[in-house]
Amino acid sequence: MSDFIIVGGGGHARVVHETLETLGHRVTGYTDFGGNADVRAPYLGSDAVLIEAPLPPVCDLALGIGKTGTSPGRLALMERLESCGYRFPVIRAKSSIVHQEVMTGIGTVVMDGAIVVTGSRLGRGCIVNTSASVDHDCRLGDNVHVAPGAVLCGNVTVGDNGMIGAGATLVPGIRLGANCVIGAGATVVRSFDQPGIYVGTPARRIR
Ligand code: JB2
Repeated sequence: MSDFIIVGGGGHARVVHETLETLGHRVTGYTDFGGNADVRAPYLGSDAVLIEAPLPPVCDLALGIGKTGTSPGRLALMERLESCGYRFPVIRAKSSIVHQEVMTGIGTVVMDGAIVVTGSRLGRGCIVNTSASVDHDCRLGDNVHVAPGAVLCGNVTVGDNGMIGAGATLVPGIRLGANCVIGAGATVVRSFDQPGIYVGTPARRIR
């Protein structure tokens, strides 16, 4: 059991909070630009309280800022806080399944009901959200969000900052370059290199 401070105080932070408590950890507070009455933990102030803390860090941190687009800033913030000496342990929800032969970068969270299958490698600061499925030998870069219910079949690659919308399906062997956003419910049947937003079945680039 560890003590955690959550960075961020929105919807994702509340999910991370619940996940940590279910695992038996204690959440001692959260940072944000302002307090949020919906978060059960104490509001500690902005991230300055962590960055300017005069004492060596005594808590681990959890990245509670979520993402719906490419959002590279959340990874930059995590790296800044790491450079202050904080650790961002991998968080695996109690009801998630992560096979043994999976490598997971720091600050990555695997939420309730999600499954990550053998041979897969997940980068830093990823979110494998509720009931998402990452099948065998997938490669996720840094700061990738696989939204609830999305399905990555075997051998799929998602580049850095990727966003896979809720319920989307990526068929086996698909490769996405960095900064690709896949809309909710899309079916991706061919690989895409170019950054952009891809929607529909079969998925096509719209921006
Ligand atoms: O630099 C920051 C910072 N930037 C934004 N430091 C800190 N400590 N907090 C920051 N935030 C805070 O993150 C915002 O002030 C806000 O309170 C919170 C973002 O909350 P929101 O509810 O808008 O989104 P979210 O990031 O928690 O969740 C998104 O991503 C999840 C994965 C949502 O779209 C969710 O629906 C989604 N499940």
